[in-house]
Amino acid sequence: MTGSVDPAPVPAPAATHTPTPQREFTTDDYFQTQRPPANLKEKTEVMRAWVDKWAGVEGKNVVLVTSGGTTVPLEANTVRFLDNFSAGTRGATSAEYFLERGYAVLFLHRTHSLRPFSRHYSHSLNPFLDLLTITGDSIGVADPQAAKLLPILRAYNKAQAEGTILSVEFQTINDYLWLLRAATGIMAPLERRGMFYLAAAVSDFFLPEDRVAEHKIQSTKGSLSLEMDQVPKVLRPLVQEWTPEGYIVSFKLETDEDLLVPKARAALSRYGHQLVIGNELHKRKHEVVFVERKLREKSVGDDRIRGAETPPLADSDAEGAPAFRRDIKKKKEVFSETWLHLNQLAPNRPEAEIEEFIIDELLKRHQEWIDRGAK
Ligand code: 9Z3
Repeated sequence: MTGSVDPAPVPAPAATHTPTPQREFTTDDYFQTQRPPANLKEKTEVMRAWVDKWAGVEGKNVVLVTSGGTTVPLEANTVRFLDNFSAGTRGATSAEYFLERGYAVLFLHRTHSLRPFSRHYSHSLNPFLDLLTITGDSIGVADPQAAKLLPILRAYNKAQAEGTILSVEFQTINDYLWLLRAATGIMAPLERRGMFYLAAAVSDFFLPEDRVAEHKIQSTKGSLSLEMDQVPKVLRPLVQEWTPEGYIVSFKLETDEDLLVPKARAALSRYGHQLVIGNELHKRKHEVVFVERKLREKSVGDDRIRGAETPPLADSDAEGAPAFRRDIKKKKEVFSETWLHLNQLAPNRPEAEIEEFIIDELLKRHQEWIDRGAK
């Protein structure tokens, strides 16, 4: 998490890191002590109705895409908050490709972060008003902009007309965690048709509500020190309890490239999900690595790998995914890495986006996951 606190009038807090958090929150502790956002019930009902609709359509796959950064408010009447860099490009772009390939998309995104389709006309990069021309009393879009806009508008109108995308907003890390838990539980009945694409930049630290100042912190009181607690690792219950059959893809962001693969592997070992996509901050638009796990039977004593090449899970699901996941500890882990380099995948297409290739790779793996479940 990159912290950016409004620098004036409060002096910037020293970037100290307290190795032992005051209190360690398990996921259960977290949800028992931190209040849900005010509109959680309404949002849950809207999500449930939408997911139920698509669950009833045979063969329709549904993906939960999380997108954008999460804030940590310093005051209950929030003037300042910690934030991170994420604009929501990965999530918004990926959502478009999922829709194009026939998925229904539950788009859980940070308020004001980029949205599918409208992202092409962000106010800073490509202001919409600059595209418009006036002829008499009519407004138009001239070429070459019109030619670019047409397929985007068509795809947008199609998704709107068919209801294949539902957008739900969060702002704080607390909103995000509550919504993620609700959305995951709602999607669980989809079993293997549900995919989870967790691209939101999740804050690692938060301020429990009993330590959040009620009113604006006053600079007259001197320097500001913050002691934050670790956000509970919700990926564990998400994988093991909330949606044991879902196809789960998490993202690992690092600024030290050497940490990417080891941290991605550690996450797979710890949580037992299917795939971690690693990305380095500055190269994230051109280069990602898919890290997956294969399992070898320790007792077999040969090199036979149990399970398909990708995704690296059981060849037989007689024991079921949750049991399989619980079984991981008994087996020796072997990992595979697949790098995607945009310049190699689309050498002659300067406007190509890496998400197109990420989604194509994912769709193959998700289909294999579904097929193995049906055996
Ligand atoms: C990512 O790594 C996303 O790809 C980015 C996308 C945030 C880099 P942008 O929105 O950036 O396109 O500007 N997300 C990180 C997800 C995350 O926070 N993962 C946690 C971690 O790395 C745990 S699941 O520890």
